[in-house]
Amino acid sequence: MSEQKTAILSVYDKTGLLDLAKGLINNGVRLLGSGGTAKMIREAGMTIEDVSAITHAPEMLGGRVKTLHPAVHGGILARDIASDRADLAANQIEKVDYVVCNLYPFVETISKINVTIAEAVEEVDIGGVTLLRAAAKNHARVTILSDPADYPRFLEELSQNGTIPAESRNRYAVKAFTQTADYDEAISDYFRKQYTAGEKQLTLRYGANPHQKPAQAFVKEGELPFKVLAGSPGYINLLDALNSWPLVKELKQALGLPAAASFKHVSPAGAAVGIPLSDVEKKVYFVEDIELTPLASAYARARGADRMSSFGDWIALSDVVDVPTAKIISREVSDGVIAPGYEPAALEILKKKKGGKYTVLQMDPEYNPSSLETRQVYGISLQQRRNDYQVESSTFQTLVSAKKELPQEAITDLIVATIALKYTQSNSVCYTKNGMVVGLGAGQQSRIHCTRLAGDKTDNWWLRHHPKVLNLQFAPGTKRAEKSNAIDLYVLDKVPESGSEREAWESAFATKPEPITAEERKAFLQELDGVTCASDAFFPFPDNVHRLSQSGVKYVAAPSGSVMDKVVFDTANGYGMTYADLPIRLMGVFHE
Ligand code: 93A
Repeated sequence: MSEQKTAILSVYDKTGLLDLAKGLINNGVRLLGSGGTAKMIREAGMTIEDVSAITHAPEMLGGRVKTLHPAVHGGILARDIASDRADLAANQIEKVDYVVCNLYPFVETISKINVTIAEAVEEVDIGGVTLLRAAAKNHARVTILSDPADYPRFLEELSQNGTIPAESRNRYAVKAFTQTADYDEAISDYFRKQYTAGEKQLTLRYGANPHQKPAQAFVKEGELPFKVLAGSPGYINLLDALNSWPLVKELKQALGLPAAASFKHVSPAGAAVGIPLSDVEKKVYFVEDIELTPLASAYARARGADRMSSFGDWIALSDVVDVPTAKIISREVSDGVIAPGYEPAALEILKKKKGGKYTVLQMDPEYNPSSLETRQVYGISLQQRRNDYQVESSTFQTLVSAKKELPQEAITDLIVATIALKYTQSNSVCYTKNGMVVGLGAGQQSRIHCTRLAGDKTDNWWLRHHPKVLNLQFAPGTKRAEKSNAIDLYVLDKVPESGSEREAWESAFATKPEPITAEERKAFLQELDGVTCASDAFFPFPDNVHRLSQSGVKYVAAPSGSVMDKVVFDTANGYGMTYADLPIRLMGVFHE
C-alpha cells in the first residue's frame, strides 16, 4: 500500500476549492473528487481522479449516488489497527486521510418562494452528510474540512508538519458534527411543517411583536401537548399558557384542590385554589350572581385579586372547565385559556367570546416535558435542567424564627405563594391569603421594591373589602373594567379634586361616593392579619420584613444566605412572625 496521502473532495460551495486543490497537490496528496468538484479542478489544469476510480461504479440516479460506496467509506472509517488494515487489504481499499465536503443548499432552496416538496427533496444531501459524519467519526486519523474558511489554516499546518495536529482535527470534527446536526434540523423542521402541521408544529402569526416573523411552536418528539379548540394562539399567548399551565398543575398536585391562574406577560397577576368564597369576597371579586363551583371559585379568586393587572389575561385552569367558570370568563376581558378539558356547554360559551376569536387550548394533563430546557439569547444557546423542584408542606419545615406556629391555612398559602414565585420573573415577592395570591411584586431589580409593590397590591386588595367600597353604587351600564378602574382610584385616594379625570370617574357612579378618610384607611389596613409571604431569594435587608409587617404578614418563607440573615430573622421575631427557611432559590428567569 502506498504511503501517499489521499483526499476526497466533494463540495457544493466551491469557494477556495482551487487554492485548496493546489495546496494539496503541492503536498503530494492524491485527489479524488465527485463529478462537479473533479471537473472544476481538472478544468483548472490540475490532476484529480474521479471517485469512480476507487469505487469502480459510476455516479448514478442523476447524482443521488456519487460517493456512497464501501471503497470510500471503508477508506475513511478504517482505524490504524491490524484488523481494519486486514479488511482494507482484503477488499483492496486504500485509506483516505482528508475529506473536504460541504452540503447541498437545503436551507437556501426551501427559502425560495413556491418551492415544491419535490425540489426540496432533491436538496436533501445523503452522500455528503455521510462523508462528513464518517470522517468526523474517525477524526483520530482523518481530517474533515467542512468550511472553506478553514482551508488556508489547514494548508499551513499541512505544509509545516506534513500532518494535521490532533487538536485541529478535533475542532474540524466538532464543526462537521454540528453541520450535520444543523442540516438535519433544517430538514426535519421543513418536513414537520409540510406533513405534521397542527400535530407537531403550529405556525404563529408572528412572534412577540408583529414584525417578528416567522414564528412557530413545535416539538421534536411526540405531538404538541395542546390542541387549539378555538381562536389562534400567538407567541406571547403560548409563553403565558406554557408557564401558567404547570403553575395550576402543581397547585392542584400540592393541595388537592382545583386551581386557577390569571397570567399577564408571563407572570401571574393572580393564582388561587378553589376555596369557597364568603359573601363579601363574592362581591369584591364581582361574582355574586354566579353559583360557584370549586374551579369557578379558584378563577374568581385568581381574577379578583388584582383586577387591573388581570385585564386581558391568559387563564390556566387545572380541571375540566364547567359552565360557571366559563360564565365568569365570558364576561371578562381576556385573551385565552388553557385547561385539560371543557364541558360541552362551557366550550360553547367560550367559543362565542370575542366573536369566535377567543383562544381555547386543551392541554394534555399527562404531558411531562424533558428535564433539559434550552433557549437562545442573542444567538447563544443556554441550557439548563428545568426547575422541577416540587413545593409541598415539607418545603417549609425549617423554621428559623422564635415562633414555630404554622397553621394548615398558612401552609396552604405558603404553597400557593411559593409555586406562584416559581412561575414569575425574577425577582419576586408574593403575598397570599385564603389560598390566593393577593399581591405579587415581580421584575423589579431591587427586592425591597418587589416587597413594596407586592405589599401595596395587597393593601389595595384588602381596601377593596372596605364597607364603603362594597356599598359603592355604580351607574347603570358601567362596564366591569371601568368599575375596577374607578375602585382602584377610590381606594388609593388618587381621584383628582377636579378636572376631566374627576368627571370621568364620577360618571361611573349613580351616587357620588363618600371618600375613605385617611383614618378609616389606616384603621382598616390594621385589620389585615394572617397574611403569608414568600420570596424567591433571600431578603438582603430587614427593611423587607418591616414592610411585610405593615400588610399583616404573619408567615414568611424565603431562602437564607444573606450576610444579614440574623438581623432579618430578629426583625421577624420582633413582629411575632413565623419564618421558614426555603430550602431552595426559585427565581424563574424564563422570559424573552
Ligand atoms: O445526492 S447525494 O446525496 N449522493 C451522494 O452520494 C453524494 N456524495 C456527495 N450527494 C452527494 N454528495 C454531495 O455532492 C456533496 O455533499 C456535495 O455538496 C455535492 C458535490 O457534488 P459535485 O462534486 O458533483 O459538485
